[in-house]
Amino acid sequence: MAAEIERPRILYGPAGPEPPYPLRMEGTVISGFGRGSKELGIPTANLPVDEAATPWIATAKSGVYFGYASLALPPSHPDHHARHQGNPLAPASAPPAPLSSSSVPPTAPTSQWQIYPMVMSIGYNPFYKNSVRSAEVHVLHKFAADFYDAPMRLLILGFVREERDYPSLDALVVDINVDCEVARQSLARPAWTPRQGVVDGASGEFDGSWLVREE
Ligand code: ADP
Ligand code: RBF
Ligand code: MG
Repeated sequence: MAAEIERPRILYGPAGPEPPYPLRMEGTVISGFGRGSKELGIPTANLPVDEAATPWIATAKSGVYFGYASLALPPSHPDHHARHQGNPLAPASAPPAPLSSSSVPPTAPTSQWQIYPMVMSIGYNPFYKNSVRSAEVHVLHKFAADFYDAPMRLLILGFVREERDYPSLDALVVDINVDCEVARQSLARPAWTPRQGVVDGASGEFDGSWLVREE
């Protein structure tokens, strides 16, 4: 397994996502296989694999991908608009609020949608030998509560690796934690960071407006 842990932490060049990325996907968070991913520290928000809504998925290579997820959490969720309510985890040097919330009357709605970095798996989970293809997203954020039934959008920006079988659950978890690190580091570059809407206040040059648009 050591060789796997030594794979590169930064994928693709600094200029930003390359065709065919970004790939879009959206859906409502559903229950997954209930295998206790949460207990392993890697909860995954499962989305329906709907080839009518997401035509590219039929021919997409199975494997691990990285990019951004956006969520429209209900007002009752503890992480709802955490940034606007003074999230204690937000850096003190967070950039000023976008124009839309500073130059218009205070009653104007800010986007319902918040953006988070993510890493995901599309495929059959060879370790579990699933017979149906699943899409599951591990959001790189610590949430105070679950968000089943929430609408989620994805912009997938790159491919990390093929899915593998593992000699043990531990080995699978170690590899997924490397995937998380690869996603974090690859997305931290300016051309890979959305201009606005990222939950921790990060701001870059990437056009992530599809993730936060109002319907
Ligand atoms: P399931 O088998 O139902 O998918 P999981 O153990 O994979 O169960 O947990 C997934 C659920 O955990 C998600 O649907 C979501 O509501 C919640 N959750 C909490 N934190 C996260 C996170 N960081 N990433 C993904 N899902 C999370
Ligand atoms: N399952 C596999 O069988 N093989 C894999 O290579 C694999 N890679 C994954 C990578 C990521 C980033 C994520 C979020 C999941 C992956 N899975 C993989 C799915 C995993 O088996 C599933 O989330 C389980 O529920 C974890 O217990
Ligand atoms: Mg899951």
